[in-house]
Amino acid sequence: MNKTYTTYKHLAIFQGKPLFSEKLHVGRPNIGSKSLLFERLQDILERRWLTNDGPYVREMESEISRLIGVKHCIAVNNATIGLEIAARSLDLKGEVIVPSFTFIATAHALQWLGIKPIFCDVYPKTHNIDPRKVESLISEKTTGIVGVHLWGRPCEIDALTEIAHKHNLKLLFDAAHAFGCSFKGRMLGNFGDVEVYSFHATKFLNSFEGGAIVTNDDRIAEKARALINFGYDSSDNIAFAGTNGKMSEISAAMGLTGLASLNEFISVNSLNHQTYVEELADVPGVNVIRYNEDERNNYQYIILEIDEEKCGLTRDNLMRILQNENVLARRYFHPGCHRAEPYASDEFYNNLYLPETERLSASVLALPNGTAVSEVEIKVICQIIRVSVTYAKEIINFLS
Ligand code: T4K
Repeated sequence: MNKTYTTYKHLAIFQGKPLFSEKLHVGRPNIGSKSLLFERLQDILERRWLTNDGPYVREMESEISRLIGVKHCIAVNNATIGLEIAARSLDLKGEVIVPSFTFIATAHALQWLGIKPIFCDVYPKTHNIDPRKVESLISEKTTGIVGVHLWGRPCEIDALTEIAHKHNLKLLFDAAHAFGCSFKGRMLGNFGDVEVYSFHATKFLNSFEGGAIVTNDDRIAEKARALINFGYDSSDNIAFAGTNGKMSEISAAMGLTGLASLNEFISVNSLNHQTYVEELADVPGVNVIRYNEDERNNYQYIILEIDEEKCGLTRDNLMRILQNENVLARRYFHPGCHRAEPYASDEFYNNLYLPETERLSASVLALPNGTAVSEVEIKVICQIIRVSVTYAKEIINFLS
């Protein structure tokens, strides 16, 4: 890739030839030191201890507890299972209030347990569950609230905590995006009754697949630890019906390798974010979401909000233009959960209209970030966006 665009006629939607010869993905994993990883893999094989509370899993759990300042960390094989186990540890049932603007796993984890997700709208500024709307959704069947720290930006934790206390509800945070982020100087992972991280390949910290349940509550931790291991308690008795949520040693080896490079990941992500913000600053209708610089952030998500009226292009048009250039921008998260199955055809949700969720799920676009994308590539991506917006009319004429 050694050229850039100055006019719309150069765009691949006109020319057919993408500017980038290799695909640029959203969610390209951060790897860290390959040699450290290979050493650990060697250890695992020599030790012949592959899973079930192995030494690397324990090391990863204690390293995370230390970094986050949280009492208990229970590594799991993915965050969806983590959410299910967290919900079981809290004895959630009946109805649980959850934002609709999130990855579908947040809702499905509840649904899978026979709990009815009650979809709440989000606050336009933060994209997170709107506490002002939560209270009106509480019924006799409500047992809990799930907040999602979307893009790693904290929910309105104080307001949600107050509502949960007032109505005697459990508070669970889906912190899938929020490893390494803080709220009022304290690391996310310490709030509500329990929080759940994701360490999926696409996340800031990855363990191939994986996640962690974190809590400062001894009882919840004890229950969660038994639940990930078929229900076996610490005295080797089968206390209740559990599942298999255990993280394997190979995943922990990857997680520990990433943990050793966290500062590098943060500084790369932060510089990338800054480049996007600067390069797109004067492009009308294209707004890069910001992070609160008084807090710790992982800057993992580059999220654009596209204002069609100002930029002349819909989010989907812009995505199509970028994808033609091999920039695989993603519609995170489209549609809102309440518009996805099984909820969309469940008559319980028939009349549900969540204006902010509808707006955001039609206007938000995620762009590549992380250690796999270079500053030059980011500048070119921004140039493609700039040219597309400048020549929006010509492009729309061509597309229609
Ligand atoms: N809560 C929230 C708020 C979440 O966002 C998620 C997951 C969860 C809960 C559940 O966490 P886990 O159970 O997964 O631990 C991906 C991920 O699979 C999912 O973990 C993530 N959120 C979600 C936002 O994104 P897809 O359907 O977008 O995945 P896919 O395969 O299309 O990959 C996404 C992009 O990443 C592509 O551009 C390709 C790239 N990629 C992906 C993988 C797996 C790579 O470059 N390398 C890879 O190894 O769901």
